[in-house]
Amino acid sequence: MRFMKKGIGTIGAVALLGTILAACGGGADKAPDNGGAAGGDSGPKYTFRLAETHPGDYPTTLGDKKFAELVKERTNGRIQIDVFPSAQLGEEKSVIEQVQLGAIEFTRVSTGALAAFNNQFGVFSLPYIFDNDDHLWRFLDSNEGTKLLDSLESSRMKGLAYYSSGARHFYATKPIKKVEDLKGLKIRVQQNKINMDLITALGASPTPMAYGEVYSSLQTGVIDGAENNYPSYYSSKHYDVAKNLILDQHQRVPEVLLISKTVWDKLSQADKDIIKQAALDSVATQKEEWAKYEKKSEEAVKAAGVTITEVTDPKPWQAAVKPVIDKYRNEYKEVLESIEKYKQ
Ligand code: BDP
Repeated sequence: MRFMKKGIGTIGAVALLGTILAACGGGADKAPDNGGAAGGDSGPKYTFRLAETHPGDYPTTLGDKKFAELVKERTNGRIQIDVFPSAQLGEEKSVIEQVQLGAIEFTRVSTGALAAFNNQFGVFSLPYIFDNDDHLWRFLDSNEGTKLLDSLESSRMKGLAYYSSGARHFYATKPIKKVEDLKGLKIRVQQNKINMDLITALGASPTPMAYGEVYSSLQTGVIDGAENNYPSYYSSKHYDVAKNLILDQHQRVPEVLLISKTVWDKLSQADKDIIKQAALDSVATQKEEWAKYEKKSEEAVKAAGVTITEVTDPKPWQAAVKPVIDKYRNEYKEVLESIEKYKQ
């Protein structure tokens, strides 16, 4: 309070900033000697939390850990980011809400979950808009992909980098050999409105629910099926209870590593640069781990006796979900045109 009377000096202002950040869940326990402007090992000391839904050995978690390690290294331990895997800090929807408030500083989430908070991210839930992962990454790495990531600022978050998530496929407790077999099934979806329309277009009934509830819902018959990529199908053990997988590749829904905008705005420019660069530098590790884990999970579910149906002709699938594209074509006109441009 003594500072207040005299007016807040540099040290006072930074100490106050630290207190604000500490109230947001981060800790500032060392008064900086240069006003926090230089980054590196000089500036406020922080301990932040990063929420991750997947277990410790999952490729996104390994990406998060690489990110945290790079930030720590480049600030000589001044900024520490503790990764909390396995949804310890909550399911994605509630984590995003807390990140918006600044109560959790960082998270890695699916763009499928982000769509409910920022409409522009809904584009990734549109079916069959990318030919393959290379097409997706050409878009993500483009100016338009970066612009989309930056649009998160309007939703009180700051997107740092995209991570890989492959293609999503349907799986069920009942046999699915062709698109018609989905008719009448109750299918869990990531909580956004495009997914609801997608499942309805397939003649099935959509059940939005948190990822962590899917296993028991499959087991007890609350739902008949769900959809995800190989790594999630495997690591969540959904393959234990829903033993029919069809490789329809209906969506490619990338992941995002992000920071609360409330927290971001209080960091020095030098710290922002370190954090942003470390996020981008962690992408290579996440992609490498993704490729390994995707292979490993495919082999593991095969070995577990899952019935896997290949889709040799995607046309009947694309035709069935065309009403979804028709419904959203105008709303996503501009971004769909960019995506089209990166086809080859
Ligand atoms: C996985 C994503 C995870 C989502 C989950 C889901 O990595 O972030 O929570 O799908 O379906 O692929 O909700």
